[in-house]
Formats: sequence, structure tokens, C-alpha cells
Amino acid sequence: MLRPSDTATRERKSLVGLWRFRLDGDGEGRSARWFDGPLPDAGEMAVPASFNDIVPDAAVHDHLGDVWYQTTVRVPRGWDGRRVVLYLESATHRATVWVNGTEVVSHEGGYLPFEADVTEHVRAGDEARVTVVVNNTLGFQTIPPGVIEVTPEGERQRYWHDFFNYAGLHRPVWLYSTGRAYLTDITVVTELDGTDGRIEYRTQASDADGADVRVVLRDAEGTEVARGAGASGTVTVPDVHRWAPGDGYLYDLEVQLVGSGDDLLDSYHQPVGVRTVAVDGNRFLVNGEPVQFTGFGMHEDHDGVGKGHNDALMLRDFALLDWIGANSFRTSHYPYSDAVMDYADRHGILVIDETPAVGLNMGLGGGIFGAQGYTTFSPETVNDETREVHAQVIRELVDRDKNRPSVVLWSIANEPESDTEGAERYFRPLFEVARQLDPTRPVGFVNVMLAPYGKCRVSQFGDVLMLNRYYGWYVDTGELAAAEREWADELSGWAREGKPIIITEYGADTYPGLHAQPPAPWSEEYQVAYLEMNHRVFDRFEAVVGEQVWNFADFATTSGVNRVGGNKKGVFTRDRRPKAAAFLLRDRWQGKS
Ligand code: GCB
Repeated sequence: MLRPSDTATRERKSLVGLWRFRLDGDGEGRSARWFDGPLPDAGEMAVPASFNDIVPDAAVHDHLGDVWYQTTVRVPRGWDGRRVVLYLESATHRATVWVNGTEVVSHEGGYLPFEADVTEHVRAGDEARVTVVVNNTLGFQTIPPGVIEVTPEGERQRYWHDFFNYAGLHRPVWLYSTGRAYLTDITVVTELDGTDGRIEYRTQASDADGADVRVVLRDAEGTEVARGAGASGTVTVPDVHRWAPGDGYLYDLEVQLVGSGDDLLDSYHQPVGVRTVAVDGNRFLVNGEPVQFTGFGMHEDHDGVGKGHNDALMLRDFALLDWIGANSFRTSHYPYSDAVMDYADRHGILVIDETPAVGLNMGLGGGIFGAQGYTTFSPETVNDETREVHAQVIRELVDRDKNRPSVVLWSIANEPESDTEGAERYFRPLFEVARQLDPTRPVGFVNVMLAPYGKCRVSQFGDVLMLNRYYGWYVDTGELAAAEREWADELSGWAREGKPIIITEYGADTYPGLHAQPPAPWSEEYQVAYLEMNHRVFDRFEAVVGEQVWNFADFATTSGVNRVGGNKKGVFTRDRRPKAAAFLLRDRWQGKS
């Protein structure tokens, strides 16, 4: 699937703005056919945004089930005779869409795009009514999983991940047009040969019998540097400007679909960063050079908009990453918006791209997060059907992000149960799925502290070891000397595996403005001392090629006795003010990449 884009043959129209909106907890809208006309008794809702925090009403904040969105869009007059497509960058966690009363598409999964060809349902120059029912419930066959429990107070959504279950239309929605013959997919893979760069490309097209494909490669100044022909092929760039950490140099590969008589049927501009990624022993190489990851596990999370994308808030987050000297982040715990990924591509930021498979660990934090009493992998809980949903989300993620130079490592899950036979059976084929789809990037998953060195049965499948560890926080709380000893002891085991290790989480909840000498848990001083202890441990092991603090910023969670207005492990507060730890990290990371 190609993203909407304005080119010589394509136009797009944004549907961002205020939509009509209505909760539908009883699920009556489908049978009452709310898609047939103007949404009855509707309020207003911003798109993109999570709907949960817009109004101060628990019924909205904690709403479970369907919500309805509706807007109208005038189809441009100039689109007469053209193919028209409706594209949603995401709908959390699933949606069904109607255009002028006709159902056009349904999609499962909350963080990846989907589209519908609506040519037959709209007329150029007329208004079209777009109605979307979004559903936010989680079950054992969804990714992430959850369970709805029936209580005397009604149904309650339980889940095993530590962030608030924000929902809605979090990202832009587009209407776009193409000609009747059009490109459907482009894949690029880049290689280096001395000072030359090689770009292998593959294209697919629809309704394009007899058409030819031509490609033109331009540098960042727009100067043509190479040309090619054929649906697939290779173009060579002499003296290539490599994409590298801190240098997000992008070429523009224009793919043209050309009909008889040389008419341009379709044109698509694919940004290309020429770089290689490899794992060599315990080193992680970009362009053959070892890299050290610095940065954070993050969240798409801001006051008011929840997980809604906002360009200004995104820019501020990236400015802070730059200020602190971070060269990388992990899209914990779901694929991030295209705008975020585009920025990472353009600025040379290394991304660990994670699926939404978080919380496949029903033993974890039962007491903390309030859900317990389930076996993770069983026919009744996370089962073969769940695994197929998980495989599908890997397919859709690779499809969306395969051409991004910033993506250097796939993470197929965060902290699943991984010390049991059931886990090994569940994950083995998923690693195969990821590798088959993309043989060019390393694949891994993020290991939890409950499956320490010697116990984990899933790490064997990964190219890189990604570890989340909380020595000095969840264990040895306030006991940093013991924490240091135990952490170094465990890490010395992992370091013998001969694979690169990235510490994908280490962190301590910190209440901003709370001070203590000697440092005590929750104080800013303790967060600093905790990070310093971790850094002493990491610096002893050559195999540790990355450190990503949990978390970039404080974020919203469900209620819990360990959560004070959310998760407070941010190095920045939720409104992005630095805690003392920010200055420590800036000293350590500036100049280190
Ligand atoms: C973890 C999870 C992350 C939590 C974090 C914490 O291991 O991966 O989602 O937020 O711990 O703060 O407990």
C-alpha cells in the first residue's frame, strides 16, 4: 500500500478537523444504521485526537465499546473519471467505515493504516459522507490483548500494559485520487559498494497492462543522479551521500508508470536513505560502523490529545531528543505515526520499530495493574488465533515501514511471557514471518526481567538482545549497591551470548520537585543516582551497544497504587520540563553516537 501523496498524477485532500461524534456503549448504532444519514444527537470531536480526555467526563474517559465519527468532504471536481481512495492512518483499535451509507472497509488493529477504494460510491464535485465506527475493546484475540470482566458496576476493560487505553482517530484521514492505472507498491533495498550506493527497487501496479516503469533518482538538491527502467531493477549512485546516524540524507526515487505514447499514468516519489544495517558478533553496524544507541523508550502521549498526532508537539519532542543527545528511540509499544517516522528518516534518528504486541504476559504485574488469574498462552487466552492477528500486524508494520532508513531493528513484542514452552511455540513462527518479510534488518523482541538470563526461551530467535531491567526500582528498591551487583551479574550472562545487547528500558519513577539527600526513591536525586548506577554497569560490557531510558516523558496510565498521576519515569514531565536526570543524560550523551 502506498501512502497518499501529492504528485504529478495524484492529489490528496485532508479530512483533518472537527468531526461529528457520539458514544455508543450499547452498540445500537449499527442496527439503527447511523451510517445512513447525519449522525443523530452528535457532539463534536477533533481528528486527530484520542476522544478520552477532551471533555471532563468519566463516561467519555472510560468509555468502552463503539464510538461514531462522521464528516462530509466535497470530492474535488477535477477528480472526475479518476480512482478515489479513502485512507485512514489509524483507528484504535478497530473500525468499520461507510461512505454515503455503503460499507467500504473494516480493519483490525489500532496503529496501522488502511484504505478503501471508494470510486463507485462518490461523485466528483459532490459531497460524500464518511462515517466511521471505532471500537476500543481488547480481548485475548487482539493485539494488544485484554479482557472484559463483568463486575456489579458493569463491564470493565482489563489489560496488561502500562499505558492508558486511549482510542479514537489518532492520525490524519485522507481522500486521494489516482489514475485508473496506478502503482500499488514500491520496495527499496540499499547497499554500499565502496563509495557507490546501490538501490534495488521493486514495483507493483494495477490495471497497468502494457505499461512501463521508469525510475529517476534525484539528490536532495533535486539534481538527477541516476535513471533506470523496468518494474524492478537496480540503480547505482556514484559517490553516494550515505544516510547515517545524525545525517538523514534522503534521495528521491521517482517511480513513473508510463503508458503507450509515453503518457504518464502514475508518478510516486519514494524517499530513499542509502545505508546498510548488520549485526556482526556483538556489534551493531550501520554502514559497516559500530553504533551505540542513546535515547528512550517513548510514548505517543500528550495532555489533552492523548495519542493524537500533533505536529507542534512532535517537533518539541524531537527538539528535546536533540538537546539531550539522543540518537535513537523505540516506538514502545506500538507503531508510531507516519509523521514521526518521516522526521526520524529526515534527521538520521535510529528507530527500533515495535509492533503493538505488549502485555502478552498475564503473570506480570497482576498486583500492580489489577488483572490476574490468567494463563498467558492457552487455548482460552493467547492462542493460535491471536498469533495470526500478531503475524498480520507484523506484515502490516513491515509493509508500512520497510523503506524507512531510520528503522534499523524490528521489535516483534514487548515483555511477553518468554520463559515457557508455550512462549517458545508461539514466537518461533513469528520470527520467521518477520525474517521472510524483511531479510535486510535484524529482528528481536524485548525481554522482561521475569525471564532473566538462563530462563528466557525466546531470545534464542533474535539477532539482538533487548532487555528491560529495573534493578534498583522494582527489585532492590532504594538499594543501589545490591542492585548494581545483581544487575552486573545477570548482564555478564547475557554478554556471553555473542549478540549485541540494547538496554531498552531502565528507569525509576520520579516525582518532579521531590528532593532527598541521601537520594530516596521517587526523588530527582534518586533518578540520577539510579541512572548513574546503570551506566556504571553498562560501561563494563562491550556487548552493550545501546541504552534507552524508560521513559522520555511521564505518561498516562490506568489507576494503580504505583502510579501517581500516571507513570512518572519520565526524564521530562508530561509537559516536557526536564527533571534533574535530563542534565545527567545530556552530559553523558552529547558527543556520543
Ligand atoms: C515495563 C514496560 C513498560 C512499563 C514499565 C514500568 O517493563 O515495558 O511498559 O511502563 O515497565 O514503568 O513499569
